[in-house]
Amino acid sequence: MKTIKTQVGIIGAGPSGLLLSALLYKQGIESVIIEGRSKEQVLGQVRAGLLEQGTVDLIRETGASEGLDKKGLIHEGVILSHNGHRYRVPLTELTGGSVVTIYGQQELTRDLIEHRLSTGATILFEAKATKVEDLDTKNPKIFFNHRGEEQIIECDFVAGCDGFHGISRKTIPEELIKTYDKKYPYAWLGIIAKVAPSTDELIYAYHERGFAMHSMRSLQISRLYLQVDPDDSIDNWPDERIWKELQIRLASDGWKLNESPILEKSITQMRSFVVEPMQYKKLFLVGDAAHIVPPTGAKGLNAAAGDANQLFKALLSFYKTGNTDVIEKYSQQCLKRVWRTQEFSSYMTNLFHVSPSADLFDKKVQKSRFDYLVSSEAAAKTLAENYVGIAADKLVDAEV
Ligand code: FAS
Ligand code: PHB
Repeated sequence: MKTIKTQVGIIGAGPSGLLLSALLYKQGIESVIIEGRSKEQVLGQVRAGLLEQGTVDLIRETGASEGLDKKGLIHEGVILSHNGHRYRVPLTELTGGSVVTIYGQQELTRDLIEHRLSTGATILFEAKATKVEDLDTKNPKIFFNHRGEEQIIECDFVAGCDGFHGISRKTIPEELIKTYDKKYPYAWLGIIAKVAPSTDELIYAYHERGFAMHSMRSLQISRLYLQVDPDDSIDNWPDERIWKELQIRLASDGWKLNESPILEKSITQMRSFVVEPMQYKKLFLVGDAAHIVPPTGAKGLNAAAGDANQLFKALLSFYKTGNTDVIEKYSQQCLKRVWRTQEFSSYMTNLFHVSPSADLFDKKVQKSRFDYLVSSEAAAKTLAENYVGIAADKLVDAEV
């Protein structure tokens, strides 16, 4: 069977796999990426769009930030709305200068793929990993099928960047892992529309008919979301009905939402999921392979980038010093940051969505949380600090 030898075998060409490969390349560490889908399929999927400063800095470190630097939209604030009453959170002011950047995951993935291919990387598309073995030997192996041909990658370490539905997490014996799983009683219907955004900053809106959000991809392309039932079908949502609902939920005095034909629409389920530990022998879980957040906190992509950076630092330390200390602490270091993003994403989700199981008391508490945000600079600062991203080294474990 054809065998490819490398230092780091990476399963998945999503943002975490590509970022890890680009960071390693800068330090002369080799990697090979296998991706189960075609390049067109990977680039065809609309996902996240908000980057924390830490993620932007990482992308710049790889040298693949030309598109981001040219087209990324920098935001210094975010708008919160409650039944049409709006309140701006001045992020940069409240965090001593931090910003968030709007740049589509699709564009970022394209930039990283082109960057890696132009720097001589091996990225095999339509190459589905089928099993991982010998993780406690000098040469772990990834078995994969590339367009019908069975092949093997022999490497020093395996990076499982294969998302929630990948094989990496399933490679770890069940008795050795703990999973934390919460499904939400609602989903997001997301659209891409070829119309100029009707706002300069993102709008998160609580409305008694359900959550709505106005984001964007550029000054010509809008990205908007609606809370829908988790088992609802996109067939029930013709464009007119989507715009009608967005107009109602995002309405505010003297403000108008621009409409246009919808280019893309899809429904995404909402889930909070974490697996512990995030490593098993020489296999490391990165990004959605280990944890999922509801997108209300805009943390999915940023958490994946944080993991890729942590693994990069661990592998760099090993290849530079032979020392495995940082490698052994990979999961522990990641999970501090991951649970912070889990708590914040759950907080934002419960704040802005209408829950079918909420009773009158819950609704009053939800409203009081919103009132407190509008009344207290301390509360707004807490939201701002989490929204722009808290550096991992700033997080301590209260029990240690
Ligand atoms: P990814 O899932 O991006 O990448 C994993 C890759 O591994 C995929 O390309 C997959 O094809 C490949 N793979 C899987 N199994 C394999 C195998 N056996 N062999 C080889 N390759 C394999 N976040 C937000 O902040 N805002 C959003 O609006 C938002 N929308 C989202 C919508 C959807 C439908 C999803 C699923 C996620 C969304 N997210 C959003 C979160 C998203 O941004 C993820 O956090 C981010 O893509 C995670 O990146 P990766 O960990 O690299 O995983
Ligand atoms: C997006 O632009 O797709 C986006 C932004 C912020 C979120 C979720 C999605 O919280």
